[in-house]
Amino acid sequence: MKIFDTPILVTRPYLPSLERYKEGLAEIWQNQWLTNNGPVLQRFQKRLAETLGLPDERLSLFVNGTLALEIVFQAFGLDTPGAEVITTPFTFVATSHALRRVGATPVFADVDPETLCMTPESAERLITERTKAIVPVHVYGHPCDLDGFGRLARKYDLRLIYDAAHAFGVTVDGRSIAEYGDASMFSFHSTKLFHSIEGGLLTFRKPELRTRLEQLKNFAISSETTCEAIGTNAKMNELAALMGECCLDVLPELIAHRKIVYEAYAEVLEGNPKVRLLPKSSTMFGHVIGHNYAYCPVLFDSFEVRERVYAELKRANVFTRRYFYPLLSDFEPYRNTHGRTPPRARRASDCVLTLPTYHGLDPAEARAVALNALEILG
Ligand code: T4K
Repeated sequence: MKIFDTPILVTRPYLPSLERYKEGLAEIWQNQWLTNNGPVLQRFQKRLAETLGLPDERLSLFVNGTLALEIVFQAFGLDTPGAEVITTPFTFVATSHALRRVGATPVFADVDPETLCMTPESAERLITERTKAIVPVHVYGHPCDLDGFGRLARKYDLRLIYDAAHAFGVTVDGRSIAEYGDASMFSFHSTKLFHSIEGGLLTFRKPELRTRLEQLKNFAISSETTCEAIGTNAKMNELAALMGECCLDVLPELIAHRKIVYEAYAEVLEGNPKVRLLPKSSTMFGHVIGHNYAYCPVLFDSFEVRERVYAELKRANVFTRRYFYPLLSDFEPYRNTHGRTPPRARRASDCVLTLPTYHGLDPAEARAVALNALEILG
């Protein structure tokens, strides 16, 4: 087994050249404007709109993805007492935490064994008169069944809000995945393919929503003398927006490198019956998908095997992650809040491992990590 001299982490943030960032800092110093809808943020937002092919009025930037979720849930009235929201337990805790923090009750549906995303069929079985919204997650950037969820939301007149934290840069039939649902949240955390140190982006179908979102993230103050609701402080600052701009300069390169790493893993792992690298199919649910290769998840046959590979790779100085284990519904705040644990989500959580992938990762290192995994499997 290859023991790496320096730790191979599951991810590392992309860092632009210091010169590029310093140029931007000089502009910020000149502006003497650090936060509260500053000029760098406004330019970043315009560039994002162009990248996504959306009008400016359908975008809003936030300090992080979690607060972006909380605010869009509030804006859509999910803070109404008794509101239930159907979502997946196979996700990062932030998805459900944001629901609970606005007072909604998450109800956990099951996932598709191929994409590990929640399915519309499983969600439909849980709809009651208390259901107000559906919150599917594009897990690892794999698109959910977008048409299926669209039909479900229309049939029951529910809000459809995608947690697209992992899906920045994903396209569907050549257009951004942001086009789907009532709203989508993209996380710009440093561990993401694309980042602004910390950050979050909401995209939404109706431009009218923008004013409300902008107010809610600024204490719900609408003028010097008016405050109409209970808002919070969730504004992105200028230094974060600058990092976002620097990353946007190289978005195609970031995706291209992740694809090379994914292909290096595929080269070694594909065809081995003991491990399954989740495929990046070019067509999903009848749509042509442009993947962002944000994560490299693999599935093993059992919990025991996954745990062994995870522990032994650590001994080789390779720090994979069990995204997402434990299953969210097993965490203390969510225990006993719903009935049966969705079995396919349970299996995914028990058997999954996300392999290292980031901009500086040499594909030869990825191949060596994969060969180590095969050696552990025996
Ligand atoms: N919805 C979903 C589906 C999400 O996955 C997330 C976030 C959200 C919502 C919420 O979005 P945000 O509010 O975060 O914008 C990380 C991230 O903190 C979190 O953003 C992300 N999902 C989640 C999947 O992963 P941890 O606890 O695993 O991060 P940590 O600190 O262990 O770092 C991971 C690896 O990256 C480590 O090996 C260290 C390395 N690292 C990390 C940072 C921050 C670096 O090398 N440099 C760094 O600066 O949660």
